[in-house]
Amino acid sequence: MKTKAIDLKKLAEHVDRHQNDAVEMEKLTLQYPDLSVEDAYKIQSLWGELAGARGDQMIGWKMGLTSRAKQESVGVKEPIYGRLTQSMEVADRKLRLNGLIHPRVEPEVAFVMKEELKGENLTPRDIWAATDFIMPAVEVIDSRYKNFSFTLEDVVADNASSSKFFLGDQAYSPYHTSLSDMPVSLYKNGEVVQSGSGAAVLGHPVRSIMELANMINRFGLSIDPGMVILTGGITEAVHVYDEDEIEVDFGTLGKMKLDVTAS
Ligand code: 0L1
Ligand code: MG
Repeated sequence: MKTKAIDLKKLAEHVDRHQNDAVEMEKLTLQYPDLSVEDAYKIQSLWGELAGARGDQMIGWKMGLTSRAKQESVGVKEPIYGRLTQSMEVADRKLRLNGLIHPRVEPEVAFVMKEELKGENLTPRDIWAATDFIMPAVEVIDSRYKNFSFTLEDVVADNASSSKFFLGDQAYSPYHTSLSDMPVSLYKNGEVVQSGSGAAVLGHPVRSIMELANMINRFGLSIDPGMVILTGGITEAVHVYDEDEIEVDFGTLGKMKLDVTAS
């Protein structure tokens, strides 16, 4: 079927249903092989409108597939972005599995902005000047695709596998530490299962925000004041199951602990 014939709104509703019902779906590109990356971002945007219409407002952006290792693990060659909404932010330290399909967790650094960022030619200085504070974060990703099998277009249309996120209790000055040098270890049930450093995120997490501004500018969009940005996984994502205990040591940004529960 040709792209022109694709009803992007219907596909956004289809993705939304699978996200809400926590039911796996087939790749959209199986049925629509002509789906373009631009179509996929439009589906994501229409999904954002559906969420907004039920009162789940957008509060930020996430960057995904920001490390070569992650890109290679899913066979995609570029970073992607997704939309974060109010209902995704979890304030307590319980990762509840109900409503999720096959969740994985990954440590990230979040930036919270105080000024608008818009445009293709931003510099690290622009990003730092617009940043209010930074926080350690854990993202929960939960691809809705069967067997985690998807193309770039599919994963973009599924809002970059966004599901939930946790922010640390402590905010830090943007100048607190060198984020690219920051070592991070992810523990599951007391064992280190992943480790990395901030440099895994496009060389430095600040570059992830430059890339985000660049990518959304193609659609005339900007990063707004007050928004939270998840800059990308510092390590590979790790599967979680009922009763797992997850701890992330962010070095000088402190530690975060999560208890995984069935409901
Ligand atoms: O946050 C991310 O890096 C998005 C990952 C999307 C692909 C996946 O679900 O593994
Ligand atoms: Mg992520």
